[in-house]
Amino acid sequence: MKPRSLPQLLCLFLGTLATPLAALADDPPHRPNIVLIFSDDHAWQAISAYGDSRKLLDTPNIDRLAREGMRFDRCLVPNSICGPSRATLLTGKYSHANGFYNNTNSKFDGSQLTFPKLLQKAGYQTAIFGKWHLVSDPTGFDHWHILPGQGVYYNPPMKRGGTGLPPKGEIIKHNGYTTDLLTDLSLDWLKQRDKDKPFLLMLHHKAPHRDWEPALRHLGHDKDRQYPLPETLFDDYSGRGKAEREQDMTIAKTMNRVDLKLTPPKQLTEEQRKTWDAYYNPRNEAFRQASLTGKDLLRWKYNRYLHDYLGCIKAVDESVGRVLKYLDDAGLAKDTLVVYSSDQGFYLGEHGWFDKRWIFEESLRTALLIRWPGAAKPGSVNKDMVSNLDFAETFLDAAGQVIPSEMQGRSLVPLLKEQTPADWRKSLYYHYYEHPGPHNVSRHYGVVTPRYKLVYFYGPDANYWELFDRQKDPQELRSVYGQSEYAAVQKELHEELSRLRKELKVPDPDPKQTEIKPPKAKNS
Ligand SMILES: [Ca+2]
Repeated sequence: MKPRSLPQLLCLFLGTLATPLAALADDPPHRPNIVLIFSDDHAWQAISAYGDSRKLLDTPNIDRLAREGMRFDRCLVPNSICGPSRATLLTGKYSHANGFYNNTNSKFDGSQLTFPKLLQKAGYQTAIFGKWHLVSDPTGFDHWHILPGQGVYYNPPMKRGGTGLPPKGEIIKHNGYTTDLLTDLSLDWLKQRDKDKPFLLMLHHKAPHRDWEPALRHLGHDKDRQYPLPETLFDDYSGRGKAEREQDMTIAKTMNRVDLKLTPPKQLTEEQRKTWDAYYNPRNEAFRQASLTGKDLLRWKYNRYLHDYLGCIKAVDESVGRVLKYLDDAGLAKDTLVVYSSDQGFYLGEHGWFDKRWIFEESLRTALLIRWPGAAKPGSVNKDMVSNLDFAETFLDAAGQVIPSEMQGRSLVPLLKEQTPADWRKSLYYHYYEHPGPHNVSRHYGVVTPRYKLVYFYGPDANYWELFDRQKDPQELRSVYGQSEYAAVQKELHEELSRLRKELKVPDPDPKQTEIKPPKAKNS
């Protein structure tokens, strides 16, 4: 080879250097689109990808996210109730840090930092459709179209706002089934978006929240199935304390006539009502004739509850299918991070309950499925303790944005790549505040580790500790607090709880703004 002069070598070197730099400069930073499909009260037991032994329902479209992405088996919420969970989702913070403690008297301070605001600032188009439940109007969205309060299942009035709309929004009346309408609105927005910019779409279903009213096409979906009973349906709460015994959330006693469809919903049109009655009336008549009592009556209520609850989920699953199909058809699937989750877990008869609120497993844990081609391996499973505290940080990280230090969770992006950091959390702080309140669940806080839970119930009516060993007692039926063989574990957990409360700056006592007058609302 002919020897080269120094200037020639220099040119060659600069040339090789220039090529990748130029390529980098020409490529826009990779910013995936983000779709969050977030349902309300969707128990992980009712997602077939999670493999509940009762095999309650097939959810092929939600399962597709598990098949093509990552399933998280231990996603925990720090306050298991609708509004607070949504405030945590937006802010990446605990209730005491974002100021939204409960559904009864909290109002979200929309001036605080949220991930949609940061993504909007970074050039994302942002929109939210469906359940909001934070009292103040949404901020950080180019377009929002929300259900007021809890919203209704049929023919819902909604409120929309954002760019080009009145500053305080406007009320729009819709005809149809809410889950379908929210999907239509979301897809319409996607079709009309600016295709040169990345987008954040938050599709927040009302379903399957109480009163569990399915789409008319799904009435009878289970062909009058008698569902397998959870082992703890007839729980007598022995082995636990006053809060567990005195709650008001049992299928046996708390469910009312509207819940059980012995009284039809008010919002149906005459035509819709005919279809509704054709399904429920003969079954309700047979129920009246049977004059059931005791365990037979409870079993009837349990089956009716599951027919309705799971019927609602069928429409949610179809919604997920429609969104995924749109992403496929529009060629967007490869560049879009899709998340399915719910604001908390839910009881489907375990401990005789419906509803949520407790630090116990069914309500503490929520579904989390993430598909992000190129990052998460198809069919992968993660068992680390993650939380909806981490969602805001994850979205910002995925979009290449700086995560504000005030956020209290951590990005899940390394976990998606199966590279869990060595210092990933080994414990999680939990705190529920809504008492006095619907369902009479005492205030409590505690620490959760992969094996144990230490919890303190407090307030005017409760003042006691419990300790659960999930390895020996997976259904959390027997507190071992104070037992000598757990003395060392108990001491460690107390120390960890104190450390977390200090690190997270949890106010003690609870701030004045958490004070609640006895509730008027029936459902929350
Ligand atoms: Ca909820």
